This record gives sequence, C-alpha cells and structure tokens, in this order.
Amino acid sequence: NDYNIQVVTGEILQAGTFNKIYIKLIGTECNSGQQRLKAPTGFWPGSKLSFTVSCTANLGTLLLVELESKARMIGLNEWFCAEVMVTTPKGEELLFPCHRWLGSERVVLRDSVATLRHKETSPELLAHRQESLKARRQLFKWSIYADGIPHTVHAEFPCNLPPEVRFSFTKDKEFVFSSAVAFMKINLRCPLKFSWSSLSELDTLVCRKTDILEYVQKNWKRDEFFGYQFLNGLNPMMIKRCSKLPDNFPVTSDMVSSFLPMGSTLEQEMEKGNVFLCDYERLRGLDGNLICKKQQYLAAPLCLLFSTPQETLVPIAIQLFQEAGPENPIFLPSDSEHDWLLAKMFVRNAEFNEHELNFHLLRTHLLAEIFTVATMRDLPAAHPLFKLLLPHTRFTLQINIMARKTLISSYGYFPKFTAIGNDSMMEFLQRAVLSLTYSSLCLPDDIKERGLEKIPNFYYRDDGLELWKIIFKFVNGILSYYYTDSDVQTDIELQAWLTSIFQSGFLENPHAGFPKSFSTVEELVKFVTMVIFTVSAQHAAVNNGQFDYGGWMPNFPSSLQQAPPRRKGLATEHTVSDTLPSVSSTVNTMAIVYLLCHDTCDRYALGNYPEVHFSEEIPQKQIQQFQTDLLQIEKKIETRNKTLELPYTYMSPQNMNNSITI
Ligand code: RS7
Repeated sequence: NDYNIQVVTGEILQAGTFNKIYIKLIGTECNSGQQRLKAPTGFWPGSKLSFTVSCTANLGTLLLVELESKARMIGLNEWFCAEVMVTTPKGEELLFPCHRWLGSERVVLRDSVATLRHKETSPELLAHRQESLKARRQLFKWSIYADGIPHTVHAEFPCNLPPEVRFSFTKDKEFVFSSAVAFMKINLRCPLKFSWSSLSELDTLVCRKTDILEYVQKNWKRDEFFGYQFLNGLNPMMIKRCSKLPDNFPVTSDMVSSFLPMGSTLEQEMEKGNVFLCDYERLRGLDGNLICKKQQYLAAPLCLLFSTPQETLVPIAIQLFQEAGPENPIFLPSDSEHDWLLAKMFVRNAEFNEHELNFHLLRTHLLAEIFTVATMRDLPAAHPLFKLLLPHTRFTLQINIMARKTLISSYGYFPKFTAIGNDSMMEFLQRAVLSLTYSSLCLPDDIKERGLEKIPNFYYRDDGLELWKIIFKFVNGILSYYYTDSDVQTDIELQAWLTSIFQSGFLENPHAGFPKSFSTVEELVKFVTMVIFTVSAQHAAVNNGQFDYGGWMPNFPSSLQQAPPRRKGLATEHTVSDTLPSVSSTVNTMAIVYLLCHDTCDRYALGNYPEVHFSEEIPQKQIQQFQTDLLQIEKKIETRNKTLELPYTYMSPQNMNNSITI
C-alpha cells in the first residue's frame, strides 16, 4: 500500500527549511504512523519533492494528513508549506492545501474539497472541523478598542499575530524600507520654518510628482476642479442629490441665480435633479486640536453644487457651520477671491476628515478587519466561504495594527498633525459608526440612496457598478455550487459568522439595516459581494488617489490654523497662507500619503489567486471566468480614459488588490 506524496514549499523568501519533516496519513480504518519525509537537500522555496509513504494495513478512505516539523541541532527554522498532494494506491489524487508557516506545532490538513458542516459524512472530519475552529478561536480573539468603535483583533503588535496572517518577509522589509526613504526624501527638502510665506515654497517640497498631482497643483483653486473631485477624486462618497434645502442652509434663489442658466431658479434646478449637497454635519460642534500649544480649527460645512449644462459640477454656496445666522455667512463664488477660496479650503479640510476617518479608515480598513477576524474564528478551512474569502483577508490585520499605532493612537499622526486631533477624532468616529448602514456599503443601493444615478461623468459609479456586477456573478457562481436556500438556512457556521460581523462591526445597531440571518443564496451572495467589493474596489477608490489628490497640501489640508471666517470681506492673501497647515503637519502628511500610496511588491491584483484552495472544476472555472470579466472591464476603462482630460484609474481591476494590505 504505497502512497505517493508530493510536498510543495511556498515560493517566498525564507520559506525553505532543513528541519526534519514528518507526515502521518489518517484514514477511515487506521493511520500510517508518523513517517519521516527524507529530503537530503532540504525543502527550498518553490521546491516540489516526491516521497513514498508505505503502509502495511489498509487505511480505508484517506481523510487527513498530519505534518510535523522538528528541529535539527541548529534550531528550528519555520517552513512555509504550500500544499501536499497525495496519490493513493488506487491512483486517486487528493490535494491538501496548507499555505502557512509551520513552527513546531503539528498541523492536520484536510483535502481541498469544500464541505458545509451539515453535509459532513465522516465523524472524524466533523471532529477535525470542530477542533480546528476551537484552535482558531484561541489564536484569533476580539478586543474592544474604544467605546462605540468596531472591535479589533486582539494583538497589540504584529508579532502577536499568528504567523499565517503576518506580512511575508519580503513585504515586511519593503515596508520599513520605503517608509524610511519617504521620510528622508521629503525632510531633506523641508525648509526649517513653521509657517508659509508663500505657496511657491511648498512647490519646492514636492519632489516626486504624478501627472495628476501636477494637474492638482495647477487647478486646485478652480471651481470646476473643486466640484469634479466630489465625483472622481479621493472621496466620491460625500455627495448627494439635493431636492430640498436643509432648514439650516437658507440659500435663496437670488443668491445663486447668476450661477444657474438664464431664467432658471434654484427650485427648478433642484426639481430637475441638477443640485447636489455635501453636508459635513458629523463635524458639528467638534473642538479643534492644539498642536504645539497652537489652536487648530475645524468647520462643519454645507456645500451646495450645481451640475451645469456643460456637464461640469461647480460649487455655488458654502456655509461653514451648521447653525444658520448672521455670524455664519453663506459664501458665494461671487464673493472676493480670498473669501471664496478660504471657504473652499475649510470644505477641503472637512473632506480630509470624512475621507480618512470615515470612508477610508472605518468603512474599509476597520470593516475589513471585522470580516477577517470573523472569517478566521467562525469558518473552518473546509468551508467554501473560508476558501473564497481567505485571499481577501491577506495582510489586513497587520496593516491595521500598524495604522492604529502610527496614525490614530494618542501619540500618532492624528493628534500631532491634524485639526481634528485625538478627542474629536474619537467622537467623529463614533458618529461615523452610527451612520454605518448595510445599504451604504452596497454600491447599487448607495448610488440610489444618494440620488446619483444620472449625474454625468461619474466614473467611480460607472466603473464601480460594473465591478459590483462582476464580483456578484463570481460569488454567485461559487456559492450557488455549494448552497441551496435550505443549506443557507441550515449552515450554523455561516450564521455565526454573520452574527459576529453584526456584533463586532456594527455594534448591534438596530438601525443599520443589517441582515440578522441569511435565508436565501441570493442574500448571502449579495453580502459576500459587499465584503469583496469593500476590501478590493472600494479600498482602491479611496486609497489609491491619496498621493495624486492629497500630495498637494492646499487641496487636502490636514489642519487649518486660523478660525473659519465669520464675516465676509476680511480675507487677504495672508489670511489664506496663515490658515494653511504648518510646515511640519504638511511634511508629515505628505510623507504618509507618499508612503501608503506607493505600489508594493508582493501584491495580488483582484481575481488572482495563486494559492489553490478550491480544486473542484466548477469553482476553478468560475475563477477563470472572473479573471476574463475583469480583464474586459480593464480594457473598457482604458479606452474610456483615453478620452478624458484626467483619467480615472482607481477602479481599474489591475490597480486594486484582493485585500487591504496598505
Ligand atoms: C493611508 O493609510 O493610506 C494614508 C493615510 C493617511 C494619509 C495622510 C493623512 C492621514 C491618513 C490617514 C488615515 C486613517 C486611515 C488609514 C488607514 C491606513 C493604513
């Protein structure tokens, strides 16, 4: 009874080992006993080594493969085992995916055929399933970060994470390296002063420019560009159709009629669907930070926009605080150049806060962490949803731990360099969590709710909806292979996964419109589409443009150093430069923006799954079809972009990763 064994070592740095590797084959009748896999030249990265395991007795049906790595004298070095392929005496081939680092603990693998819990036929496999979940729940625990904020993984430092989810050696090194380079490059050119005498000084600071960054530098003051960014800039998430003005924003038709087509009124334009609003009410009443004892300022603006017959989008009125009144004028494009520019700068700072904290941090990074921890704790490796989602969780826990330490901790970037600082940031995040609804995470629903179906030249929407459709088709192709509606209802592991996400991510908010349970395959597919869309496309949309649109500080100020104007007619060129963030805030923001938007090696674009977790034919075909579909949109976007003054590339599949790794 000879079993042929092929062992594949991962093709990553340091993956190989000279440890002694032992295997045990476990069948329904008996097991092979532990046998050594003798590899005289060791297991090296990318190696595929063959062995024979002989058994005197008949194992019955092969169920599990146990691996153990034992140190030689020099000490143990970790081994990254990719997979084990077993050919049985009858010639049957079984794949046992591993794809993880092996220290000194034993691992027990089962074959790659995905199975739902209630469809398990062998008591041994059911027991293995339960034990492996129990072990994972020891490895991955929830931790409460702060009141009203989604829970996090329980690990203060990356080294507290289990090795299988840590950065690979390559990525670790690269990360440290590129941060050092980014800080040096920028600091070397940093003038030793604390405020700006003119904006041309800032120009000397920007050493690496993209075409878009240069465009931003030239155009940041223009109203059309200011409007354009609400659709296709860094943050396409704030803008909504306005069919009725909020009571606290008393713009009259008289104020704005000169910016509307001749003879038209604001009411008429609202009715036609040409008026839009960005309302930063979540910033209401928040105190500005103190940086080096200097007061910083926040506004909570309302900004009204008009979609013109020429298909541009322009701001037509800005009020900087939420309470209407004489001390809170409504600024207009016809005001003095500096009044209007200052008003727009406060809107851009409000954008900075909404973008980084709500739409980037909370709605992509923190949610991705919730999905990851729930997947690790609640779904065993044999579960089809685990196999589907695992590549979409890669490196997410580690990047979030690093973000918590360097960006939002009480000694991190936000308290040191932004107007929102620490306390207001926490308050803001809590408010943002309350606004987290299921529908706002599902792009087709979100676009409808915001009334943005028709606004022209909205590439985030156009590309995003196509991507959503393709991801939905893929997820449906995979999951409907395993599930009927009744399987969905019976799958207690799946329901537990959903409950974890609701409890730890949405903090059981009853107003979130969150599904309490799944009853149909379609509901499940929509939810999983949302998960994959959020960590790939949505993250790319709000992350990848940070250097392009955030690298020119006046367009994305992290802080403002003068109070928002309470009267018109007082601002001068000096008011504008005194209001801009300090040199130090600017330099540090630019360094982070540069560092974190940098292309990394060791990345997998959406739809590339180099680790084989599914070996059945239908899921494999679905993966290929997904890749073909993605390539097709890629081409379509490329063609469209050739016709544009500013290409919109953030939703190109090639530019997005399977998971949040940066
Ligand atoms: C980034 O992380 O991609 C850049 C973040 C950034 C850049 C400049 C100012 C502020 C931020 C921020 C933030 C909060 C969200 C970050 C999650 C990132 C790993």
